[in-house]
Amino acid sequence: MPAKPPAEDPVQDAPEVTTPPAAAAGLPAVTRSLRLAHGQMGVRRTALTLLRVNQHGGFDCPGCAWPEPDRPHTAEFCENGAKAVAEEATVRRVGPDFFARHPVALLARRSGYWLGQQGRLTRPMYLAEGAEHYTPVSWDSAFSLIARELTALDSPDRAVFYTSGRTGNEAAFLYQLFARSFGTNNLPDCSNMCHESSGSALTETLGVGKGSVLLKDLHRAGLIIVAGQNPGTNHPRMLTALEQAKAAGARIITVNPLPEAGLRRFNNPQTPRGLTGRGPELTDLFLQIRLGGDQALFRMLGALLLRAAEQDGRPDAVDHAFIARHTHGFEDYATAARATTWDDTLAATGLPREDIETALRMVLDARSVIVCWAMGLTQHKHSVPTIREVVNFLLLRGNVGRPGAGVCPVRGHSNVQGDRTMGITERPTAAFLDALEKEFGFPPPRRPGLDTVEAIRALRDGRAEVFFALGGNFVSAAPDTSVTEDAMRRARLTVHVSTKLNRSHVVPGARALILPTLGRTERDTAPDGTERFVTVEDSMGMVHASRGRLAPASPALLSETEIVCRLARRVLGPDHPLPWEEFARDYAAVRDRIARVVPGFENFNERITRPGGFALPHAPRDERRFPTATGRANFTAAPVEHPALPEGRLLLQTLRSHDQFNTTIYGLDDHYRGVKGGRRVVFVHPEDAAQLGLPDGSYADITSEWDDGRERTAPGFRVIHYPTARGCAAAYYPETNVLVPLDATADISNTPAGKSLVVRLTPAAG
Ligand SMILES: Nc1nc2c(c(=O)[nH]1)N[C@H]1C(S)=C(S)[C@@H](COP(=O)(O)OP(=O)(O)OC[C@H]3O[C@@H](n4cnc5c(=O)[nH]c(N)nc54)[C@H](O)[C@@H]3O)O[C@H]1N2
Ligand SMILES: Nc1nc2c(c(=O)[nH]1)N[C@H]1C(S)=C(S)[C@@H](COP(=O)(O)OP(=O)(O)OC[C@H]3O[C@@H](n4cnc5c(=O)[nH]c(N)nc54)[C@H](O)[C@@H]3O)O[C@H]1N2
Ligand code: SF4
Ligand SMILES: [Mo]
Repeated sequence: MPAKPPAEDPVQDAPEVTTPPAAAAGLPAVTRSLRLAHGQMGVRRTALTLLRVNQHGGFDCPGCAWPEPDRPHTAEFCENGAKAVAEEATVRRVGPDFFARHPVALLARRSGYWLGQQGRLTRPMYLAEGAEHYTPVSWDSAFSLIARELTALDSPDRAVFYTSGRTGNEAAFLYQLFARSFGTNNLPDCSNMCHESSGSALTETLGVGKGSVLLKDLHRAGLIIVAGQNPGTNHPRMLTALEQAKAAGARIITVNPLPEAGLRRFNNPQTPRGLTGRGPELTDLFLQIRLGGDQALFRMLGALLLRAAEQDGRPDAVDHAFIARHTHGFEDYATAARATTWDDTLAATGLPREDIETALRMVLDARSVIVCWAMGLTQHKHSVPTIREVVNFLLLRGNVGRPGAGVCPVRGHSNVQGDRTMGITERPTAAFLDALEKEFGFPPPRRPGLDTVEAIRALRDGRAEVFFALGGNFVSAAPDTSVTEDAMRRARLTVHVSTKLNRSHVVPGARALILPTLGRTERDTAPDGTERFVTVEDSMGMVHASRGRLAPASPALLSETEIVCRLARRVLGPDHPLPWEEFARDYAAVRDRIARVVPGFENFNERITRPGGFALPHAPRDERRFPTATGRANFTAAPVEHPALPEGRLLLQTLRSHDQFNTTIYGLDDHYRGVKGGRRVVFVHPEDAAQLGLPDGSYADITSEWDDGRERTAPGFRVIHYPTARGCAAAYYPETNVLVPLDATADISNTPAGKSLVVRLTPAAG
């Protein structure tokens, strides 16, 4: 039944539990993704579209940021890539008639799932002050409306320009150029909620806030540690890389409170054996750590390496030559590490001592080590020191800047890394602003702007009045849902450049605009009829082109680049000296400017035509050069922290199911965890559940505890007895974002700490 969205919300969220499969991917995964795709697109469009994903000359998968191999396989996409494509290439439409039938107040009572399933937005829509319905508006009027509100502000800092990570490089570069020409650095983005902690920790310690490995390094690694990441769901093709690494002799340690399916066993759907047989065991050692225990684990591994070198006759356990030549701060770190005790480590990690000793032996046996991580490391109060501790651990054995070794933060959105490279950040470096000033001849603002959490506070307190979003679903993705929604409703104007309907559209400011845009899969045609492409950067710093092939969802759509340029012209006025019309027409002209402003993009237009694109330079990876404050790789010696767990409480992490991409819900199943037909579930260890009097299948309300005197409760979650680490629970985001206090953020990075919330579970009426 293609093309028809569900008529009503599912009568109720009624999760059922089945036995999770022993292995990830394989034939069932392919069948599931094709079924979903057929439902959204029909059979012919599905086949045409999916064959173009991640191929040279095709479009970049709009899913995650995992890199593609040099020679793509003909089916170089995963189940979740197929879902992301189907979600965008759907033939369902949300046009003016839809908005005429549905008052905003009614849409605000629908689930995010239902809203997303309605289809693609087709026309610019305007919600006037006091109006009950969005009504169609011309592009010209839309830009005039925005310009009127923006130019009426007392200060450009009263506007906020948010970005989500799907925006291509060209649009992102122009968007920050526009915001800074307008006069503000208020450029928060989804990174603030995502890998900001990685960026903060890596910039300080290694001098570059990005990963230091390429795909070929994974294939060469002696040991790969995957900590705080669920690749089977969130970066499925990473399992292929891990499988290849294993075949080449690597060993794998998984660090996670949950036994995640893809890591235990993986059937590669691209090989005939993978379609039918049992895949190899990927994980050699599973460290079932307590939430927030990773800093303590990596500190202990460091301490044990020092002990091995200093007392156990293993001088090679530590690479003293590398340390002397390339690092700073070793003595302070070593002093702190030598003071580490087993009691503290075992309490923080919940791990058996033998497991940590086994891990140490694997580290000592490995010629090179890579540590991969994602949100399990970045979304805690002490995330920045945790990631610095990963760096300490790697530096000890010189595991940075040589083949098969390094840091591998695995990024989320397909171009989130590129958006940052293009200058989307509230804290640009002086060097970036200088380059901008030199190229464009205007003085960009030097005051730091607002990040995501600060932007919510500013909207809440009336210090920001216009909210503009280039993609994303801010109110659902951000913490403290009710606080964030109230803050958004206080804005004079909210504007969303979007492909699909989402919750942020129905929690409007006094006035609101929805500006529909082209997605990755769609043809982007210039006024002279030539087809244009955009560029993106993956998680490993590879830049390549992405060309949409499908007919646009509606003839009224503009590309993100055109939207930004037309907005800039209208706001900045006819006399503004930048050639916005040329930029809107000719993306190559934008790339020429990028080439002159952003290091590593020299000859951009020429190099982007190479199949597979090109790698951006990375000083630590390429030359063992560390552009930090000290000019060396920095050891750090922060005190070890871990979240306290009061009696009778649990630590809750908010995470993704297999059937969602962030706030976009594809369906109500979480296949690898054995959940079907519902999302309001909470995973609890059977013994913890028994102590709390919560039988499997009973219902509980979840209340988070935070010392601001405010009670935050998410009611009615089905309790699932599940083999998570003791004291730790898990439930899906965004349903649980109501529980994350706005002020509960990571030190330094200010990322919402949604992976270790202190909660109490109380039985609810089923
Ligand atoms: N299909 C799909 N793909 C996606 C996304 C999606 O929603 N759906 N989202 C994209 C985005 S934007 C991102 S950022 C990435 C997110 O990718 P992930 O980080 O894999 O996403 P989460 O679901 O948040 O999973 C966090 C993982 O870390 C573990 N974990 C939680 N806390 C801790 C801890 O304290 N220590 C350790 N060692 N482990 C911990 C959890 O058990 C879980 O396995 O995925 C990207 N890809
Ligand atoms: N509690 C909790 N909260 C979290 C997280 C968590 O783990 N726990 N994870 C955080 C993380 S890692 C992230 S990255 C954020 C995600 O935050 P966001 O990036 O803001 O959210 P998304 O759900 O990815 O945005 C989806 C919307 O983007 C729009 N869209 C899709 N494709 C395009 C496109 O090509 N162009 C444009 N203009 N719009 C498009 C669609 O309208 C869709 O509804 O959430 C964060 N929030
Ligand atoms: S691993 Fe990520 S980028 Fe690759 S096909 Fe899957 S969702 Fe797309
Ligand atoms: Mo993310």
